[in-house]
Formats: sequence, structure tokens, C-alpha cells
Amino acid sequence: IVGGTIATVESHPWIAAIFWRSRSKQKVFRCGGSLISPCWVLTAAHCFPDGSNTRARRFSVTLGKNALNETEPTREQTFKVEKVVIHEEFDNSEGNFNNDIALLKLKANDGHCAQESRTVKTVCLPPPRQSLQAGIFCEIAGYGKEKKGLWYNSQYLREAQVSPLAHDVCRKPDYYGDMITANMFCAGRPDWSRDACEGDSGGPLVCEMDNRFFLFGIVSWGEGCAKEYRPGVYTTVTNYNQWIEQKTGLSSITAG
Ligand code: 4AZ
Repeated sequence: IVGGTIATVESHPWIAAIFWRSRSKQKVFRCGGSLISPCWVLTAAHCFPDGSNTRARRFSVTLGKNALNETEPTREQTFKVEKVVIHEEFDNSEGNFNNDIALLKLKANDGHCAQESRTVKTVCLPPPRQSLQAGIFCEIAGYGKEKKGLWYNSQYLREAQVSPLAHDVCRKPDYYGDMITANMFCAGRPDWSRDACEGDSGGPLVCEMDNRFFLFGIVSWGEGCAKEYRPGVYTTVTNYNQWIEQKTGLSSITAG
């Protein structure tokens, strides 16, 4: 996150940190994600570049995490990944990550996955076709870089407020033109001061409606970070309610 502030995980209790286990058994931070039900995390498809369902065992998910390089056993919950489900139409042939959405199924320990606590809670999915108004305040959170080009991620969870842009604006030639499909929306600040950055991918963009937060976007891509006319690009979660239901077998996660 560029231009944001340090956050506590209690204010983003659905955030997931996705790690990959290297051949030398090192846990390497890969992406953010969002807990949508006790055993399912929603994230970005491009976090799994080799598209491998078979390598699920190399991934783990930690919930309730404040600091990337510290473990707080009383607040955190860590799970192995049982299954990686990548959207069948995920496509980067045009360089724009179309259908950038994936689901991770957590492996239960003693018959349960995530257990609700002060630091771990599920996020609501917005109702299908609920439109996102340009200009409202939404928030993003993640462990990604504080500036483009740094070689290290943020040590602590960070958050920033951004606002959705109208589709026609982001599809203008001085913005991203026709790179922006109907499965994406852009969000940023009028002064370009705050944005998601490398390492925030897969993480949540939530917006408040009637005093609840709903997961409207998944951090997907952008040219640089906090750069003029290059807002962050997010996967439009409301286009995928059916896909999510079909893959998770949960029919009413919308109710949160
Ligand atoms: C990335 O590389 C990335 N400014 C994520 C988000 C943005 C740029 C890059 C948006 O994961």
C-alpha cells in the first residue's frame, strides 16, 4: 500500500496472508486474500502463475496477522490449502489479467477451518449486480510495498482509502483505454496519492453500505503504484457471485 497508514488486523479481520513454501522449506509471502466463509479465501488468479491445482500443498494461509515477519499465536490462525480453484477464463494474453479471481479451500484442523475471533471474521459479498458508485470511499489493505521499486514488502498490515472511478473514465485513452474490461474497475485518489502496490495483489477492496463492509474488489493490477492516470485495477467481485457459489457450494454467503 502506497500512502496509507499502519492498520490493525482487527479493522480488516477478513484479510488473509498467502504463503508459498519453497523447496528449501522457506515460507515466502505471495499474496493477500479475503476470508469469505470459514473454509474459503477469495484471491487473485495471477497469484498462481503456473495455474497448478496439484501444488495446493505448497501453499498456506494465515488469518489474523498484523506483522508479516512475526507470529502472534493467540491472534493468528494458520491453515494448509486443500484446493486452489482458478477461474477457467482467467486470461493474461492481452496483459490485463481478465477474470483475475481464484478460491483457496482451507484444510480443516480437527473438523473446523477459521474460527471467529476479534482478529478473524468473514467478509460479506455484495448482492449480485449491486453497482458501485463512483466517488464513494472504499478501503484497501495489504502487506505489499510502500513504494514501487522497493525490494521489500511492508512489515505491517497497511490500509488506505480509495474511491472507485467511473468505467468510462478509466477506459479513456489517457487512462487505461480498452485494457479495462467489464470484469474490472479502477479506484484511486484525485491526487494519485494512495494506491495498492506489489504484494497487495489478491487482497480486499471493501466499501461500506448500511454500516457493513462488502467485498467489492480484489487487488489485481496497475501500471506502477500511485502514478498519475494509472489508478489501481480491481476484479469486480459482483460479476462472480454465481461462480463463487458453484465452486464453494455455499448458496447464501451473500448474507454474510
Ligand atoms: C502488483 O504487482 C501490483 N497499483 C498490484 C497492484 C498495483 C500495481 C501492481 C496497483 O501486484
